[in-house]
Amino acid sequence: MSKLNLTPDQVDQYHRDGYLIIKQFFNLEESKKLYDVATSDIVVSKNAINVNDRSGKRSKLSLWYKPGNDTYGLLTRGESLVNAVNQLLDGDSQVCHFHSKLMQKEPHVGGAWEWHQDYGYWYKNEFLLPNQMMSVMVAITQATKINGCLQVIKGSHKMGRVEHGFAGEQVGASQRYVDLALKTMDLIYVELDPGDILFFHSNLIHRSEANLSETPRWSLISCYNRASNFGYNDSASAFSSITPIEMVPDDALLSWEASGLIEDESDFLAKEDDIALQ
Ligand SMILES: O=C(O)CCC(=O)C(=O)O
Repeated sequence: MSKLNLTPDQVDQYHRDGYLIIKQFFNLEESKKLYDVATSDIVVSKNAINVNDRSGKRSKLSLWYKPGNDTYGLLTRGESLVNAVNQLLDGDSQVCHFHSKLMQKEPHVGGAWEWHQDYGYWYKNEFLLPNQMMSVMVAITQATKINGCLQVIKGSHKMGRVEHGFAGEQVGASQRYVDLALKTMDLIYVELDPGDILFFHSNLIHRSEANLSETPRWSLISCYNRASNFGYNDSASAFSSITPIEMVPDDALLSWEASGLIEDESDFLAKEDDIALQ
């Protein structure tokens, strides 16, 4: 049985604010499993890509396209999560998995992410419909102001896509438009506990600061799309972005035998060059 059906108020909140937080979507046992698997996953650490911020601090991320039968795949294909995404995205074709990434922001060295919209990048993949694309962040560790939690500009998804350009090694949104948005709309620090999730619209302007704390800040971000929203320049995902998700029951995360990423699926892992577009 599905553990969550979003209420009409929650759906309205997402459309109004561009994001929605659900506390304890994953229970303690589920988030402990995710933490244990992620932090000991050799395939993930071997394929982690370093991304520097402007001050030279470095974040690591591992990114893959096809959701498998590993722990992350079972989580992102979970019935309740996919149903919730289905309630929030515009359109009515099936929900697909574009990509997932394990974000690893280590104590003291974990760098910042510049202000951007995810669709600021995905537009380059020639997806035409941003309202049919979103990201879901799952907190693996606590995310706080001091360890560089996500910051969002509430309601900024309604601005549509703003210009993006290189900001050091990263791609960032036009500072002029970010400044104007910050004058007009509220800045929200999205502090999360392990197991909490954040749904956010592909045009929501967001960033995060460096991790200045003693503790790591890890999260899993899964990005979703509708099958009819073809990415005309999306060869990297090898059609994952338009392949309907094979859902699994919510309890698969704990009851199915699964560990980390599987070595022979590492073909689906992104390489350094792909990252600027994700
Ligand atoms: O994890 C973070 O701190 C930021 C990640 C982010 O902004 C993104 O992946 O779009």
